[in-house]
Amino acid sequence: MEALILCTSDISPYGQRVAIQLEYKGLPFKSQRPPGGGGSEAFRQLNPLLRVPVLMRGGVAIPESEVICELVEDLFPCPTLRPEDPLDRARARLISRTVDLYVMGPMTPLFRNLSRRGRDEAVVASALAAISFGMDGLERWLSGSSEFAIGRGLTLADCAAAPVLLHVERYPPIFGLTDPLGARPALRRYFDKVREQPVIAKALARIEDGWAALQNRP
Ligand SMILES: N[C@@H](CCC(=O)N[C@@H](CS)C(=O)NCC(=O)O)C(=O)O
Repeated sequence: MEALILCTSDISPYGQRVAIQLEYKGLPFKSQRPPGGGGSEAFRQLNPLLRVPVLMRGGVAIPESEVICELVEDLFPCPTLRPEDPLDRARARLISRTVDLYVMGPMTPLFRNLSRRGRDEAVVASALAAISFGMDGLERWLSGSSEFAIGRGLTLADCAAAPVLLHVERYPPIFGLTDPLGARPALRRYFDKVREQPVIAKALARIEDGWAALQNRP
């Protein structure tokens, strides 16, 4: 089998989404940082969008977590992470899409405003409102879920949602949006359960270790 290299950082929820999928399928892969650093010319050659993750296989670089996950399902269909029923499959995609576009997307401005000095409060307020809006959508999509987003097993929806929910627990509260999951019982119940799944637990631990390493940086 051609070697799989996942170019990512430990704290990237998009990178961990792919790592969860690869580990669940038992596919060996090597995880590494972008060559030359995130903004380097070497990385631009791999992905002109300069975003991680990028999956490299046989000299081909594939960026964008959703595209990577779909490719991995096509290449390595067993065990599948796509629900069997077409409607459930659509629900899984809806959850992944909501997480990407309406929850994690609006979180980006928060990272630029972590320091109180020079914080743009208007930008932060608008980001928090957008995140809450997305979370309300997710609360609805997950209202029928138990330990997994769809049915009784792990799907691509869980790979996408769990790492982002860890970010939701960490970042919005820094800006005063306290307990964003507590206000949403379906999300709270879902996240408390899904984070116990062993492959997901490992990915979340990598993110937390990555955060700790950042904090301890001189
Ligand atoms: N839509 C992309 C988003 C990827 C993304 O935003 N990655 C962040 C890390 S979590 C990144 O590479 N940021 C680098 C930068 O903004 O310069 C995906 O799903 O892969």
